Amino acid sequence: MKRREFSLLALAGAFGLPALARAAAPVIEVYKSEACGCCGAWVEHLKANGFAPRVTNVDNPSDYRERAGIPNQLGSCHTALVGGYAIEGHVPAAEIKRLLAEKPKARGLAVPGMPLGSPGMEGPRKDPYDVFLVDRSGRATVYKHYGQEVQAVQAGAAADLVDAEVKKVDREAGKITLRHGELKNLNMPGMTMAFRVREAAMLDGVKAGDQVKFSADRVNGAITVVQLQLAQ
Ligand SMILES: [Cu+2]
Repeated sequence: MKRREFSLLALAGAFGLPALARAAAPVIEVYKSEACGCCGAWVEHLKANGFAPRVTNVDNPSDYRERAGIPNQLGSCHTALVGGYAIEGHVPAAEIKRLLAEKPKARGLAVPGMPLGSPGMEGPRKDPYDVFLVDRSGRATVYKHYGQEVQAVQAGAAADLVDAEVKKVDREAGKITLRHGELKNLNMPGMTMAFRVREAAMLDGVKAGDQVKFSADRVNGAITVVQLQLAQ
């Protein structure tokens, strides 16, 4: 018998199998302010999903976010550390498990702000939101989208035009890459991202380097530019 097997069996013998199961729960360090109710609710969500949270109340949770290299615009109310990754905000336990299983080269995950309907932010409605993967250069990409399409479309109806710089136009694919400001209706911080356009004709007269105003929304599940105009 190998030594590792022996020690596990010895543990099981000494404490019974439930102790073994508890020992397997990943420890996650959570830094939050004492008064934060939704942070506590998120911690309960972690416990209910097999994590072992170790909570520290601190004056400035954002210090921990900064130390972990999660950009300011992705900030939320608490920062956690697990398996060498930072977890910013109300990230669902399922995505943390996926992160720990897939082990991408990244700083961690973030749900910016405090979207209603995310774990710990249960409320009167469920807003759509994205879980972002933050790579080692601090760049964010969508890791998983949560939310209801119908509500996203309703939010999009009132979407304001957002400033952006055109980085690339791909007429054949019907795509445009924009460095854009915050898209409030999609809960997306400013970033550089390739979007589909609703109609290929929208790309006529637009080229890399142009300053534009646009709005985007979910169309058949894909984030799509629905309005695009040159900034004057
Ligand atoms: Cu919160």
